[in-house]
Amino acid sequence: MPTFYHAPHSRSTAILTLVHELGDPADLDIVRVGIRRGDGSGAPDPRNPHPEGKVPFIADGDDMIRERAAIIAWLTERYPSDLAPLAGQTGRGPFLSWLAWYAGVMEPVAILDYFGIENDGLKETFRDLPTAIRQVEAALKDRSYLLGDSYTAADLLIAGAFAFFRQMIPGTGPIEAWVGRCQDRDSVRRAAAEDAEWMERMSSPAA
Ligand SMILES: N[C@@H](CCC(=O)N[C@@H](CS)C(=O)NCC(=O)O)C(=O)O
Repeated sequence: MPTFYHAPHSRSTAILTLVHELGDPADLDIVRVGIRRGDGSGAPDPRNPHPEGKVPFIADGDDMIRERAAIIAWLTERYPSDLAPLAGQTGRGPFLSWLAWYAGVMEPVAILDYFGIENDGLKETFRDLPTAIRQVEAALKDRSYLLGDSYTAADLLIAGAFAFFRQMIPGTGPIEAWVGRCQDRDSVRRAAAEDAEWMERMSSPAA
C-alpha cells in the first residue's frame, strides 16, 4: 500500500488536495509528519523516510517518490482520472511540460524574486519572474485552464503557487480569475480545513 507523508501547511498540501481530487483512493495511506519549518521551528520526523526529511514524499514498497512534479505524475498515473492526460493521450506533452517547468523554472524564479536575488547568470539560465508569469498568461489567453477547457493537476500545482504568493498575481489579465477558479474547489477547502484542524490539535496542550 503506498503511503503519502504530509506535513500540514506546507508544499505537501498541494498533494493532499490532489488526493482529494482523485477521490481519496482507499489504498493510499496518509501519514502526517513534522518537518523543520522556515522559521526554525519543528524538526525532521523520524517516521518520514524522505532522505532530507522533507514533504511531500510517497513510499510504495521499495519505490520512493519525491518532488511534487514527480509525485503528481505518479499519482495521476496510478489513479487515472480526468485530472491528467496519460501516455498516448492528447495533452500529455503539455501536461508533463507544465509540471517540469514549474519545478525547474517557475518556483526557482519565484523564490529568487521573493528574496530579492538578482544575478546575470541566474537570469540568463532561468529568465525571471515577469517572463515566467507571461508564459502562464499566454497559455490562458484563449482558454480557461492551462491545457484547455478542463482543470488538470497542472492547474492545481501552478495556480496553487500563485494563491500562496499572491503578490505574483498581475492586476490585469487572466491569471487572477484562473487562480480563483482553481481555488474554488472542494478539494482545496477540504485540504485547508484538515491542515488547520491538525495544526490546532498539535498546538493544544493535550497533544
Ligand atoms: N522541491 C520540493 C520541495 C519540498 C520542500 O522543500 N518541502 C518543505 C516543506 S514546504 C520541507 O519539507 N521542508 C523541510 C526541510 O527543509 O527540512 C517539492 O516541490 O516537493
